Amino acid sequence: MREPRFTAPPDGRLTADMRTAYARTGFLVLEGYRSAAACDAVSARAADLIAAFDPATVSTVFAADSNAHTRDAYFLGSGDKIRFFLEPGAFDAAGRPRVAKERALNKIGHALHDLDPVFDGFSRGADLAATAADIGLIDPVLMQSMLIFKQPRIGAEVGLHQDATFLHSDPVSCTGFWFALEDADESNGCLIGLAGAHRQGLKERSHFVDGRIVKTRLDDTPFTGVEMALPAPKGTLVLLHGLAPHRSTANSSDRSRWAYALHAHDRATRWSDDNWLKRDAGMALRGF
Ligand SMILES: O=C(O)CCC(=O)C(=O)O
Repeated sequence: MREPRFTAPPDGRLTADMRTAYARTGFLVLEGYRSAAACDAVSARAADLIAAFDPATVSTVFAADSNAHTRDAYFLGSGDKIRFFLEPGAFDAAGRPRVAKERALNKIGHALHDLDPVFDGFSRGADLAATAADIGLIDPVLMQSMLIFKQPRIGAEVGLHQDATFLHSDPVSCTGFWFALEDADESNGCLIGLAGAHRQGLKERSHFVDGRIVKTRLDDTPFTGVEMALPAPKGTLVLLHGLAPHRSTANSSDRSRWAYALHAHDRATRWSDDNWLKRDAGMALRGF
């Protein structure tokens, strides 16, 4: 199967070939969607946020393959905040940091796009609105944003998952807009997608019940499909269908792999109230 890779259209409008590739594989790689200068501006803003962050105020490590965060108040309350999550590999067995704080973060989430003007600007625009419309989103709103660091040598793998497990609606409408802020390739942990498996249904649901996140297995049939590494030069946008299984490997290189991921939900579908992601009723959802 041909890799769904294209040069980004300047106005965000997708060609028929792009739409076909997305429908066939469940993802779409659009190189040069954002300029290097735009990537540098959000990265510089992130560096300022990190400089102002005091790691002593946080103990929440985020490991995608662990349940540690699923009952953690700092994580569960981060849907409408800018919060910092630590990388497990940044600490030794006694819990002492092995690296400087700017190298110790796994991610920042989950409302950068609504609370910070620089991230707001990067997350929105007529081009993104056009792209969203062209993949069939009718009334998209931005539910969450994450700056994912994948730190050199210690950035952990993210196991195979479908985003609709965590950001569920009926029917599924969650869509990932993942931007490479730095070059991402197979040595520093680029995304890997399972082409065509977005047509195999949702395998797992995550629910927020009694103050914690629990998972329910919906279907034990294994995915089938062709795994495709999705290397992404800086500025690339990778679109991910909410049912598209994807993962990323650990970063075995000396280079970081900063990425900025937005997840949209289509208000034309019914948001599931037992999703973990919550926001204050006074903080309105906005689209692109
Ligand atoms: O950036 C990564 O390594 C994983 C991101 C991801 O799985 C997502 O944004 O849904």
